[in-house]
Amino acid sequence: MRGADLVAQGLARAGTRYVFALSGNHVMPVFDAALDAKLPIVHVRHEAAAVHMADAWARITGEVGVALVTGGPGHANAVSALYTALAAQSPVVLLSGHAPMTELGKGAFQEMAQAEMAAPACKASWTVRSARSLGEDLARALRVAKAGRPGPVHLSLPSDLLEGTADGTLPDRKAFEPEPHAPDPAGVEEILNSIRKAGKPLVIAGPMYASARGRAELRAFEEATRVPALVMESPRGVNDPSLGLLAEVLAAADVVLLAGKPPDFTLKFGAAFGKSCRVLQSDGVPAATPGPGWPKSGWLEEVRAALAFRPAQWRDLASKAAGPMHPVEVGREVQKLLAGPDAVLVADGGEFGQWAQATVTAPNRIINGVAGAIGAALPFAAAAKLALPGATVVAMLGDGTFGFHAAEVDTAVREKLAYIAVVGNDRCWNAEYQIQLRSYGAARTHGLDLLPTRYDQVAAAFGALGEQVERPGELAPAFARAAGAGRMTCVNVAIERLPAPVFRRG
Ligand SMILES: Cc1ncc(C[n+]2csc(CCOP(=O)(O)OP(=O)(O)O)c2C)c(N)n1
Ligand SMILES: [Mg+2]
Repeated sequence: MRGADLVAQGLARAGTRYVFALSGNHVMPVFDAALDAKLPIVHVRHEAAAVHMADAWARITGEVGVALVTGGPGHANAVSALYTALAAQSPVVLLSGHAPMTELGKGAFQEMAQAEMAAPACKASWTVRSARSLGEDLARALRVAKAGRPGPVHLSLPSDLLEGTADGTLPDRKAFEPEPHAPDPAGVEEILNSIRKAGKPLVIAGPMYASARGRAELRAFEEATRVPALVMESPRGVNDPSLGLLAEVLAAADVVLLAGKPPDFTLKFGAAFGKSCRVLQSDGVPAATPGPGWPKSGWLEEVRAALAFRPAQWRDLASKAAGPMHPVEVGREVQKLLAGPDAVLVADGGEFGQWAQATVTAPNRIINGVAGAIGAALPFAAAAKLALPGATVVAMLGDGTFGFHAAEVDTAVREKLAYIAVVGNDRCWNAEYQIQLRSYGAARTHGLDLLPTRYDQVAAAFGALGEQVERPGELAPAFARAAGAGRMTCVNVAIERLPAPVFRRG
């Protein structure tokens, strides 16, 4: 066996179903070894897309998402996407080829301090030093990615170790999974007691609870205790429009448990809570059993109503007869598509992404998350469709955002991943344009206009179905054609340039 065979067979043993990859000299032995290990490879058009696909795969399935890229610049291209997975608490392993051990320090082809470069965006990041340890290094990478608060792990694989004979062996399947972690019973009891004594307790879970599984766990906790439990996963924090009047709820709570949720900028470093609020922290949501002692007031209903708050005028909001449509009208029509039990909403990019999150709900939702990095929507949607082939997957993204990974339309067409991308086209990097308007005034806006590009035609050139929509009435027929197309569809929608919604009562 070569080192590369250990890697491919190790991944297969760990239960890896797909590797998201972009080829390159250093990793060609792994591509070769993947044949014998029967490990399917999805080849993308940019290394960051491979990591974004691994990230979305992990968020939907709960399995570790694996990306494979080449050394040096290929690795560097992948690194920014690790930051999105880190902030989303998503278990990803990035395997990067690396200059051979025998040439290090001599100026080898694409030699770079790869582990150091990835470290700030990872839970752990290191270079394998011997073929003998390859199997154990790989198992540790997968274990660490999934353990505790999940997140990305990077492993650099020197090409001579991949090509050379590996005298090491593969660890058992168990070694690829983290040990179950039992929380400290006294700590759990203290937390539950504080919550029981509270008048307005609240559990705020970190982004790892944003999956359908995580949300089901939170619902079970709510049902057992009648204590409201919500997820915060947006960089807009207390102004996340998908959480309605969250700011009011946070200010009113008297005991808050942050479960895997850091008290960071999204919570105004704690200033989002009332002065006398007691804040507790844990890595996860404790198991709770129903019984007497839990609050019986209407606080749970009060919180649910506040989070569900949306302006009444949105219900029958209609745009003017001429001119581009309001994003609420797009959301209303997309919502009708997402009725199925597996349906997936991907929301990304600027103000349109915020309108999408405010107006559309789905059993599975993947957003760019606390990292606030735009651009991942197309790879996210492709991976979601791969994970849930029977589900309707809709990505809503801005026109600027579409450009980051436009070539991933090709990946979707090649891999027959029939999702729908809805591009909110306001011919502008609107989120930043709105900052210019607010901070510097209308006379000092500059640099943020985009062309009225036909992204439907861009997608069609890659072999997708393209639909152009100018009026609200054209949305439903376009979506119906998309549903029957059996291939990826890009719906380019002319929308109004509006600031994202921020809710205040009255
Ligand atoms: C990787 C990255 N680069 C830049 C930004 C800053 N940024 C946030 S939103 C935005 C504009 C997005 O434009 P578009 O996708 O057209 O959405 P719109 O705001 O117009 O609805 C920019 C440039 C970011 N968040 N992430
Ligand atoms: Mg835009």
